[in-house]
Order: sequence, then structure tokens, then C-alpha cells
Amino acid sequence: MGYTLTEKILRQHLADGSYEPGKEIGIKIDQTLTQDATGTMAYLQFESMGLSDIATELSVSYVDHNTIQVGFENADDHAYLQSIAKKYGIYFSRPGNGICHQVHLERFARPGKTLLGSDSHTPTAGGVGSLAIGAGGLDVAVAMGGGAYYLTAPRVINVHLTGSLAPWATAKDVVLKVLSILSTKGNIGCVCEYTGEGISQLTVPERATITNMGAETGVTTSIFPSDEETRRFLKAQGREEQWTPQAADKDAVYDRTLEIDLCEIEPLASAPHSPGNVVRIRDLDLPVDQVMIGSCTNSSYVDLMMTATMLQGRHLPAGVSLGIAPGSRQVLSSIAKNGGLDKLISFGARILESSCGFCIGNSMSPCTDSVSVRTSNRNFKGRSGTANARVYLTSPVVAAASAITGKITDPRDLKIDYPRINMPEHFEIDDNMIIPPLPTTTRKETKICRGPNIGEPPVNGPMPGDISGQVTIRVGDLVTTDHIMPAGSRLKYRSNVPKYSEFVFEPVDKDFSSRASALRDSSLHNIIVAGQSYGQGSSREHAALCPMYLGVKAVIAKSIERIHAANLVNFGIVPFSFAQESDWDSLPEGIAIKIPGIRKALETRKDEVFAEAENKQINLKMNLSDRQRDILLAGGLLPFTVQASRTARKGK
Ligand code: MIC
Ligand code: SF4
Repeated sequence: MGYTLTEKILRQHLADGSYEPGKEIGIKIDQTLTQDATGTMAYLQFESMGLSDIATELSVSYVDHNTIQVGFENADDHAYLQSIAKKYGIYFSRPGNGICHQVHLERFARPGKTLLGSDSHTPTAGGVGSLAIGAGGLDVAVAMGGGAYYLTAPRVINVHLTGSLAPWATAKDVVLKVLSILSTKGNIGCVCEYTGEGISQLTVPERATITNMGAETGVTTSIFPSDEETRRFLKAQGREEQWTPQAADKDAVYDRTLEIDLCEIEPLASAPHSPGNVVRIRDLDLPVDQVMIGSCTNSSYVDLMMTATMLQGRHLPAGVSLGIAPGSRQVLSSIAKNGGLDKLISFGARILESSCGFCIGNSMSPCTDSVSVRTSNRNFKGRSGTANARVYLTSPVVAAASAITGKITDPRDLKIDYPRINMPEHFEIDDNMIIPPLPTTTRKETKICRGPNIGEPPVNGPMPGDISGQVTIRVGDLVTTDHIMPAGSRLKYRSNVPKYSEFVFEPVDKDFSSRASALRDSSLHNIIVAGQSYGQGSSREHAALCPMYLGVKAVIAKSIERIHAANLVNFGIVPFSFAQESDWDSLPEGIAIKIPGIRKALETRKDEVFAEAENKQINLKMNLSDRQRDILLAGGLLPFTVQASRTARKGK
């Protein structure tokens, strides 16, 4: 029996455990990436592990999220990150150089390598056949130090592509089709592997759009094989020597197969307020207030040149605002040299920095009650920065068509020529905004810049004998990390945990933080009760770290998404599931609750415990590996890692 590509790469990198789908394995990580919003905390944690160097083949620190710089906070973070990169031998991609995933794809991602990134869209690099996984910053810090990354050996879904895309149907519509089938929940522990003759029709940036937004299904990652098209892309990036062929064995066995005929794909959108809410553009008839083109999903050279060609010679309607953020400096300078930029400006587009910007809601928030058409990957309620805005996620050609007409428009209805743009044979290569590592001898003396925004990472105490406190909040299904730990205007506090903790659950319950800290100060524990797919979306570990700071000891949910569940464990919060989902009804906000003997249960490797709430006994399940139980006993991954390295040093 042959192997899937996923299994091949994982087996080649196996560092701990034996490979069996559903079981935990540890893998060696070749490359890491961080971005500033998660990276500052990741490097603070790396520092507190006391390591002198990174142990990966390549680690890159990007600054792309917090580039607004209103106040000193973001700039303090940038200076800290630059000095850390200098000290530890990490590549530093400076603000302005572009969005981490776009730049990593262009300049660093390699077929067959493992990549761990402190951002949920790290799977973008799956477009070149890299096994690229998003994780919390602490997991990335451990991997940077040479520690294994632990994940569930996945079940692999074969997404089999046949045929080729018709004009105006795009890679974005392919991934929206996949989302319409898989939805945003129920895919934990799976990987989407793309196969079939339809693949050869897709360029690497198109494949990367698909693997990028695959994150919204909740899979561990998505991956394409590395073929002649991959080689062509790497050659155009001046990196042909980094090409290796990567493919599944002919007789590979998959968990299941999704058949997608590319000829049948048509323009689609994710309607408010979930990426999984997929509708046909033809079925929408809505005026638009704002159109935003960019983000790590759709901001490549071809995406923007197609947009420019469509907009050429036209003008932005009076009631519409159009913002365009090229994904990288390479894209920006290429569209400038090839005349695209001029066409965009003449149309009336507002040209934005090559960064995350609008996608994370820290700029370009639309007006009240508006409709915003965006080429990004998430449209959770309020993520744009405007609570009642309705965000539709589409391809760049649909966004451009909508900017032309002022209403959501299927570009086929414009009756204009299809803007056929080929991927360049040679991209503009200028790595001047990436600072490479210095030789080891010259970097040791580097002084780390710690402005007032750089706090200490809080460390948790060991797991107590019993958990005893209150249900401080009860939420329903599909609560995302944007609900738990808002970004946007609050993003600048990422390096200041006490301050950022004031905003935990702000979009759903403004008083949560003060209630939780009062309970913590009275030596009681806070418990969160949740519905299905709790913690969807981002990898932000602050959605676990800040609750930990507020004294949260347990989350009891119908189900918890992969990265968030791992982050909870990493910060010493026990992720429980209900033995009977209907018990969610028995745990309203404010109820006193006790989980007796939790420490003992973790020590004795029990899977089931119970909670007592007002004379009712509620059965709870723990789906944890032995390693995770030990992490929880220690109070989190940081104390666990420090303890483990002390024990190792003593043993020598
Ligand atoms: C996002 O798209 O939600 C983010 C912002 O990129 C996050 C990371 C973060 O919260 O810093 C992600 O996707 O992991
Ligand atoms: Fe940045 Fe948006 Fe991509 Fe997240 S999804 S990395 S905020 S562009």
C-alpha cells in the first residue's frame, strides 16, 4: 500500500511516536515563520527557554500585521523583533516587505519541507508542496529551539481535480467549493491533499490561494504535489535549485475523496458571517459600499494585473470605496513596472501598504450597515472593525466587477474580454527588505530592544488538585478566536498581556474580563462553557494566554478546534468535551462548578471525569495525549519545557 504525499513527508520527519492516523506524533520542523502579532510573544517565550540559538534550517520573522503605528506600541514590537532576529540568526522581513505567507511562498517555501508558522494561514506554502502547519507561537518557539512539533497523525482527504477552469472561474472559487462541501467544522485531524490532472492547469499562486483558505475548513493543512509547474514558479523566483518533485504514491490510500470538476466551477462568495456560508454570485443582487482587494489569499501579481486590466479606462462609482493592498513588495513593484498600478490609481483605487491591514480590521473598516466585498478569507461578524457590516468574500475578478458596477456582480455579466495574464517567466527579485542572519560570532553581543510595550510572558502555576469556581461565560456554536480575543484596534496590545486581557470576549460580553479577574482575585477558577467548534479561525495564542491570565482553568465545549485546543493545553487550561452535548443546557453563566480531583485524573491518565454543578453531575471527556497531560500538570508548555531542559541538564 502506497503513501499519500502528506504521510510521506510526515514519515520523513518523524521524531517521536509511531505513525498511525488519529494518534499523536512528534515531527521535526525544517522552517518556521512568525508574524509580529503572534511573534513578539513567541520570541519572549523563546527567550525564557534560555536557548542560545535556533535549531531549524531556516526561521523567518515577518512584520506585516501591526504596521499602523498609531502610538509607540507597534514600533516597539518591530524594534524588539528586529533585535531578536539579529541575536538568534533569524531572517527579518521588514515592515513594507509584504504579508508573511505571500513573501514566504515567493522567497523561502520549499517542496518536501516542513514549515511551522504562528499564523493559521501558514498552509499557503502547501502551494509548492511544503507541509506547512499553523500553530500557536509557543509551539513555534519550541520548534525553533529544535523541539518536535506534536500533532495528530492526520486522516488524508483526496481532493481530486479534473478538467480546467472556465474564464472568470478562479482558484478562490475552487476553495469556496471545497468549503461548501467540507464546511468550517468537523475536519479536525484531517489534511486536504490535491491530486488529479486538473492540478497541472493551476499555477503556484493559484494553488496557494486554495491551500491558504483551506484553513477555514479547520484541517491541519492542505498540500499540492510539487511538479513541473512548481519548478517553473521556483525558477521564476530564481530558486530552481530548490525544486524537488513531490507526489503521492500511485496506490496511495486516502480516507475519502472529493471529486471536483474544474469545468463546473463558477464565481462564488462566502456570505456573512462565515467563510463556510457559500453562495453563487449569480444569486446575489446587492449594492456595495466598499471593495477591498488583497490579503494573503488573493494579492498575487496575476490577481492584481487581472484587476488592473478590468478597471482600465473606467472610474469608481461615487458611492463605492476601493482599497487595494498588494501582497508583497515584489507584487507592488511588478505591477508598478508593468503599468498595472497606474490603471488602478486612474480608476480611483486607494493603494494600501503591502500588509494585512484591512483583513484583520485594523484599517479600512467599512461604514455602518455597509456591504463590503473582500478577497480575503474570513468574514466573521465584526472582524472588519464594523460590527454590523456584511462582508462577502470573493475572487479578485468578482471584486473588480463589483467595483465597476457598484453592486455585487458576476464578471460574466459584464460582457468584457477575459483579462488573460500569464505568470511571469521571471519575477522582480529584490530581497533588500529581508535582513539575513549574521555569522554566529558577531551576533552574540546584540542588545535586545525592549520598549515599554514589551511585557514579560506570564507563566502559570501547576494544575491544582481540584478546579473550583464558576461558569463565567457560556457561549454558543462557532465562536471564533476573533470573538475571544479581538484584533483590530486592540491588536497593538499583543505584547502587553495584562492590558490585552481587558478585552477578552469584548465583542460578546464587555464585562467578562472584570468578572473573571474579580473571581481570580478571590482565589476561585473561571470556567468557559461553549458549543460546537469553539476557537475557530486564527492561531492567536492570546485567546488562551489572556484567559489563563484571568484565571480560566477549563473550557467545556461541545467541540474545540485544533489550534485553539493545543493553545489551551499550552497555557495550562484543560479542554473538556461534554459526554452528553445536551448538558450544555445545565451549565448557565454564573453557576458554581467544581471538577474534583482533576490533578489526580491527569496523573492517572483518566479520560473521563465529572463536574458538580448545583447537585447535578455532568460527565466530561478529555482527549489528551500523555504528553499533553504532563504539560497541563506543569501548568503549560513553558514551565513543562523549562522543567524538561533542567532535568536533561542535570542528567548530563
Ligand atoms: C488572522 O488572519 O486572523 C491572523 C491575524 O492572521 C491570525 C494570527 C493572529 O491573530 O495574529 C491567524 O490567522 O492565525
Ligand atoms: Fe494577514 Fe489576513 Fe492573512 Fe491573517 S488572513 S495573515 S490578517 S492577510
